[in-house]
Amino acid sequence: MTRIRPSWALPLVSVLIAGTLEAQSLIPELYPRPQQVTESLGSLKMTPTLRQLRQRLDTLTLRQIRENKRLYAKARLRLGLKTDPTLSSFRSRVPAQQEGYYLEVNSGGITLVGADSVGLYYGLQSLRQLLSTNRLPYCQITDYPSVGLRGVVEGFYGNPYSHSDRIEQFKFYGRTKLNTYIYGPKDDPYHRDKWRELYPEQERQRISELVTQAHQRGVRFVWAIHPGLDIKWTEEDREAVVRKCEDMYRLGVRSFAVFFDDISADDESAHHQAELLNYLYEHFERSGMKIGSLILCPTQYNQAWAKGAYLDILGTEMNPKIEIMWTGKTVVTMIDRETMEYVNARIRRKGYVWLNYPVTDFAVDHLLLGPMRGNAPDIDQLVSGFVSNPMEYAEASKVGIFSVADYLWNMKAYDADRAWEGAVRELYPHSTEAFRHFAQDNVDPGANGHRFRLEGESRDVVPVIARFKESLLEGHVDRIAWSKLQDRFRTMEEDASILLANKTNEALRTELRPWLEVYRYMAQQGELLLRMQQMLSRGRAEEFMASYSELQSIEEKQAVIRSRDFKGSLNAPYPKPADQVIAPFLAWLKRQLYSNYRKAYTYEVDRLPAPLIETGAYYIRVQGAYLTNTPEGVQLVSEADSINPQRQVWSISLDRESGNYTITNAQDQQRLSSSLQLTRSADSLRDTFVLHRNDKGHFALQNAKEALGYIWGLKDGKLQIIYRKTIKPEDYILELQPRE
Ligand code: LOG
Repeated sequence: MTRIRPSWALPLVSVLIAGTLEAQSLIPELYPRPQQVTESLGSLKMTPTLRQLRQRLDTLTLRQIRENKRLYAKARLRLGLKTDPTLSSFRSRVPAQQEGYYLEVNSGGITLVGADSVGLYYGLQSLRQLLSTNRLPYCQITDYPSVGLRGVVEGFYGNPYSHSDRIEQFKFYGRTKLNTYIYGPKDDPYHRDKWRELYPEQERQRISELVTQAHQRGVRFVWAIHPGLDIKWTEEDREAVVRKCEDMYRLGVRSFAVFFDDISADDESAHHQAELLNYLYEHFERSGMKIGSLILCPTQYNQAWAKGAYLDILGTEMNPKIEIMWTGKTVVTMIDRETMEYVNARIRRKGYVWLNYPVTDFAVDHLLLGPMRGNAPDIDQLVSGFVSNPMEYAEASKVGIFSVADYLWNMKAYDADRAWEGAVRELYPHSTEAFRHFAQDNVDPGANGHRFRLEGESRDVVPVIARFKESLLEGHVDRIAWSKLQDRFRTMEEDASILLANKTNEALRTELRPWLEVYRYMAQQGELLLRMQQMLSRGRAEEFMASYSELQSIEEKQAVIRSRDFKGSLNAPYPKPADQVIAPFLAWLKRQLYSNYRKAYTYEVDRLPAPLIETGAYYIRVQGAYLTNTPEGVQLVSEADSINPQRQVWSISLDRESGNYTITNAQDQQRLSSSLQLTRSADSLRDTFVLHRNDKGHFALQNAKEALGYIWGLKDGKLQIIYRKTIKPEDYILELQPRE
């Protein structure tokens, strides 16, 4: 936003630094950030009428704009479209861009002129925010979006949004100036599995209501079909797609998408997909149907998966009016300029971005509530549209969506922290502080198959933890760090209670409840562990063990909490809030305390969890064979090696810092890597392992960094790294035999 001051005000402010100049402004932060704001000296006082106007604007639909004439007159608000003859003197100030508007406040009152009706609606959204303080500052706002099509694709696996979730979403899109909603939940059977069947009557009614609700907020409702699982390239199936779209058209849908993601496809399929989309386009035209957009989500929808001529075939054969979606360099990533240039050249049109953020269907035990960073600030001219795929939690996803809206409206001026602050306030006008803390502790999706990580979670506490750890390892605890941590955990506990009690948004409270409950138990654990540390340093073994019992009961209560149930393509997870910094710290502190206790005391020591195995030399055996360092690499050998026995001896050691194990061969001291090779340059994080033991004493070994991802498995009698979402009973294939 540029703030231009009237020239006579300049001598006053020119000596002040920019920050002070901002602070002097009477204009509140506006979301999304307008393209140009000029503030002049002076303001209108808030009156009951203006307050009434503000309330009216809070819930306004497009249709209702015309219904408030008396209120507008009383509030001295003149408004209309730029084609309106009575506003002709303003015409030159209204931006030419669609959905733009010009807003002016001066001593004469408020004037708002829209480039079109949505522009007018958006101008009112800005006015709503200007009216949030005690004075309405004199100003001129010239505003329009950086990106034409902006919005959300409900395109994730898991619980589809409920009817009321969606209606609330549309209200929110209106407020944040998003104009597109693509309906494509993977777990709606009529979208994917049963794509040929028409929706039952009750569902049809709901969709029809959704379409009306969306259009009332300036939101295009795009309905997507996902026929790729079993479509045959026959006339019959083509007609099934047409029939389904026509039925949706009867319900008011005017924009369509066809998704071919997450199936397999080659160059041949590209011809078929292009043909189908072209056919649809022509069919709509021939039948006189008025279509807003037609969009394809291709099978090769990201750069890492692009191979052969697939994208070029779409580029040359598919009608250039049909949009093509793109998730960037990989499936889950922020969007850079390079990848847009790459895809645009191949598809011969501007790509339509499908941003896989803040979606969590690949990391269901995490919430993404942090600032959105990393999308390029200069791709507005390279995209035809841009939609965000959110979490299955509609309300909580608004944090991310709010940022996406701010970014897409005024890309160059996007500031992730500013947007995030706005989002936090929008969701929690009360309890803002508590939610800001909670959101700050839920930024990173954790280890996941896409290797998509986000930095900066719980940033405030990182140096405190570092100081605390250092001092504890040196045997004297830093008192300041100790109290800061104790305060941090108390605040966490209070925040959770505040948010659990906040009834402003029941839907949001229901979504967050399990996460907040776990968060609260974690805080209680933190407080208790710090006290246990004190007990230990004061030699109070009995108190320590009594507290340990208390800790266990917290752990038990925490361990059973699951997020909301869902029996579709995904299952309800055990929520893992604050998993980047705070959870690992709690785990670390436990390991330290238990190990220190064990060194000093015997009282009830057996109740404390011990490491699964002690550091030492082991044979690693699978079905009787020995893991061996052979000239051909690491292999299973059925015989004990009597010539070079050290080749079969492995030193397994526990890293107390991380709680993971490293494995080193006794013959040449090389470390075993996460890809089962011996190396001299092991990565301290990647090439470590998590051990699991079953009740028969067999072990499963999991790569630590992709903790949910890869484990050691047997395939055709060979040891391999295999992908596993969760560890299964048959994965316990290892015997660890201490070498005498
Ligand atoms: C799916 C999407 C899913 C997302 C994140 C696209 C185009 N398709 O890998 O439904 O929510 O990734 O897991 C996808 O992104 N496939």
